[in-house]
Parts: sequence; structure tokens; C-alpha cells
Amino acid sequence: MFDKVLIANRGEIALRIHRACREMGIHTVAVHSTADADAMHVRLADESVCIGPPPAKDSYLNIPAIVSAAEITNADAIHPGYGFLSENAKFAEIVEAHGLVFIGPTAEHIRLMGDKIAAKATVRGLGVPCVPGSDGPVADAAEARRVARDIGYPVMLKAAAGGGGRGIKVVQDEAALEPAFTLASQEAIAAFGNGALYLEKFLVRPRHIEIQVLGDGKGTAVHLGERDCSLQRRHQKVLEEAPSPALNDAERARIGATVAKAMATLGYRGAGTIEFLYDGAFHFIEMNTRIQVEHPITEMITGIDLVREQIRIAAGASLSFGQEDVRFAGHAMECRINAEDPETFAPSSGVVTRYHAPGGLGVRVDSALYGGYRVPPHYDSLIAKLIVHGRTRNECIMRLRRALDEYVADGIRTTIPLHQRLVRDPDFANGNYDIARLERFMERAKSGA
Ligand code: MV4
Repeated sequence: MFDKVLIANRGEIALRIHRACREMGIHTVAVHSTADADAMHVRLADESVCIGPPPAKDSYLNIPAIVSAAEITNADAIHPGYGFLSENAKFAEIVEAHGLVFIGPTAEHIRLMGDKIAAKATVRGLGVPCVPGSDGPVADAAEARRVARDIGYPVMLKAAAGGGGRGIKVVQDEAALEPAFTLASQEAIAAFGNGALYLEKFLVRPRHIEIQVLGDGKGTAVHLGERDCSLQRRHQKVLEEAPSPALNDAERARIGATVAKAMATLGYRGAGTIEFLYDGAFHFIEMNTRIQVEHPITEMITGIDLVREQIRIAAGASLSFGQEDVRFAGHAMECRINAEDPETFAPSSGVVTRYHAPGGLGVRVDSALYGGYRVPPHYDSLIAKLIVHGRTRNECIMRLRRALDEYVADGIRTTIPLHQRLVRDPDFANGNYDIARLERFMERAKSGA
């Protein structure tokens, strides 16, 4: 096992990784920008290295500075967390070229899944159900027109190098196709340096359901069930739950087995998430090759420490359990609490003057906040994740309402009030929602209806 791990991230996920390391007897190295000298992840780590000025491109994305920090501290491995360099195949290669272990998948698998066309073709070939579409790039508007006629409108144009809501366009009819194609390919070249596009049937108001997997890189993979992440605003998840209120045990076992088998065949190593749109059937859209923000809800219903498993796998161990050992118990939800105005979503930075996190049975708070902490303006606005577990979905909701009402974070604006309203919405309480639900909920709140 590793003696020392460098954590190439900040905020709550840096803390999350530190905690897993500590419980495994592994020393930790924090890296930080000058804006994060007082951050909790720096305070808790055994050692810390300043890697640059506040802008992420000069610090948390600064590959030479991070690799140098690992070398001077004699770290064995680097955990990238989520965001920043976590899905950068070049970074994974450079880390390994320096004799360090990248805690994550192979650079080849990161690159494969980063190309959304190659990803879809690969998993489709492994028996994973996909959205009907072009099954490859569409070379020009004429080819797009032929495919669209075949599958029927509305369709969606997507950039091969996009993902997570970037580089996508809905096309309602044939008249709109050619201008959309031209614009989408120009935008994809400008944004990603790769203009390749593919085409899919546009699914109207599906749910977003994703499957967590772990592979050992030696041909064994398991699934840890699903997360329902349909409640999003502008492609940012707001509240996630596991299991999905839309699935039964048989459907879960079926899609889980399909995905685990595909990942085993690929020889996938580490934690991964297979994203689907669900409208009564599953349709693959993308795969994420990192630990995700919402991983704790899976941990709460399975009792499996996903970050610990990532580290064990990276150190060359086999999975510590098999599929038959994975038991789902109860229900979990996560509220993402952002330092933002709950009405306008404008970022809110400044000093947290008073801080009190909720507690009690079934309540977990993953956050790097503390009283007196200054939230810097340079980074993502996620400041805390409130994660709640209950034996039933209803118990989980009642506990979540209670925990949200206990939360105090004064001095900055937070999205806690938005969550307090959302968890009292009747459609949410009934599990009756899809990817369009949250934006309608907020429109109604704005108009006072
Ligand atoms: C879609 C879709 C409908 N049909 N693909 C947006 C993010 C990216 N991961 C995929 N996205 C979508 N792809 C087809 N063929 C609708 C969306 C989508 C969406 C997906 C999940 C959660 C929220 C969303 C909000 C708007 C659009």
C-alpha cells in the first residue's frame, strides 16, 4: 500500500480523500493556491505545498507544479478528485511517466470516454443500450439530414468532445437542421478544438439515472446501483437520491449486470459512472471516469467506501468484495449547498461568520467550511454536501427537512433556502420528477405561484 498520497484538489473532496487516506494509515500531501492557504484541506493534511496563484489554470491545473510537489514530498501516488485534472488523460500519463501512481483509470480509458462518439460505439458494442442516433460522427448537414429522417425529429446534435451539457443543440425540424449543424460545428471547434458532431434522437423529459461501477483493471467489475440525478439546473446537479424512485429491484439488477459486464470486458480500472437517460428504458449517454460529487449517496446505501476502494485498486489490490456482497439498504439523498444567492444564483463569496452543521442519526456533512472561513471567489461555488440516510424514502425526506432547518452558515448567501422549499414540494415527495422538473419549480417560485 502507498505510504503517501498527494491530493490534487481542494475543498470538500480534498478532505474526503484525506479522510480515506488517514483511515488506511496513508500520509497526505495537500496542494493549494495562495487563495487557499487557510483552507481546511491544508490544515488537516500531514504536509502542504503552495502550487501557485489563485486562478485554477496557474495552480490546481498546473501540471508541472503538482508533479513537482509530489516529487519533493516523496509521494507515491496522486488522487485527482473530481473536476480540475481528474479526466485529463495527458495528466494521468505524465504522473505515471514520473514513476507515480495515478489514482484512477488508465489514460487510454480516460481518453476513450472523453471522446463521446468513441465511448458510445464502445459500450454499444458491449451490449449497453444507447440512444438511437448516428452511431458515429455525422460528416456534414446532408448526412445529418439522412440520419434525422431515419430516426425522426426532434433530434439532438452533440459535440464528440463535449459532455456534461456542453456542445449540445436540440433540432426541432428539418428546416432548423442545417443552420444548427453549421453553428454547432463552429462552436465545437472554438470550444474544444474538435468540430466532430454526432446526432441522437431527442428524448423528451427523461430522468437522468447513472450507475456506479468499480473495476479492478484485471477483468472484474461490480455495480453499486444507481443514483437519480434528474434535479439539475443548467446542467448542475442540485439534489441527488439513491435508489431512484423510478426503478424496481429487477430493473436495477438488469442494467447493473449489463454495465458491470461491459466494464469487466473493457478491463476498466477504478471508479466510474455510466450515465443514462431513462424513459422506461435505459439509453446510455456518457461515461465519467472519476469519483463524482454525488458518490456519498451510494456509500450510504451500500456501506462501501468508494474512495478507499479507488486507492486500494490503484495500489494493485483486487476488489475487496464481489457483486453478491453488495447489499442495498435504505435510501439516501444529497443536497448540494452552493455559496450562491438562492434566487439569482449569483456567486456569493466572503467570510462565514457563524457556522453550524447539522448532525444526528443518518446525517453526514461533507464540507471544508468552518466558522471564520473566507469563501474565495475563484472556484466552484459548492461549499457543502448535506447527505442523509433513512430506512425508507419517507424517513430520508423527513430527516433531510429536519437537517436543512438546523443548518447555519451566516455571512454568505447559500442555496439552503432553495433546498428547504424543494424537499417540501409534493412532486418531489412523490418521486414524480424528471430533468425538466427543477427549472419549472423555480419559475413557479419566482412568479410567486
Ligand atoms: C440528451 C437529452 C435528450 N435527448 N440527449 C445534457 C447533459 C448531457 N450529459 C446530456 N444532456 C442531455 N442529453 C438526448 N438524446 C437531454 C439532455 C439534457 C439533460 C440530461 C440530463 C440531465 C439534465 C438535462 C437537462 C437538459 C438536457
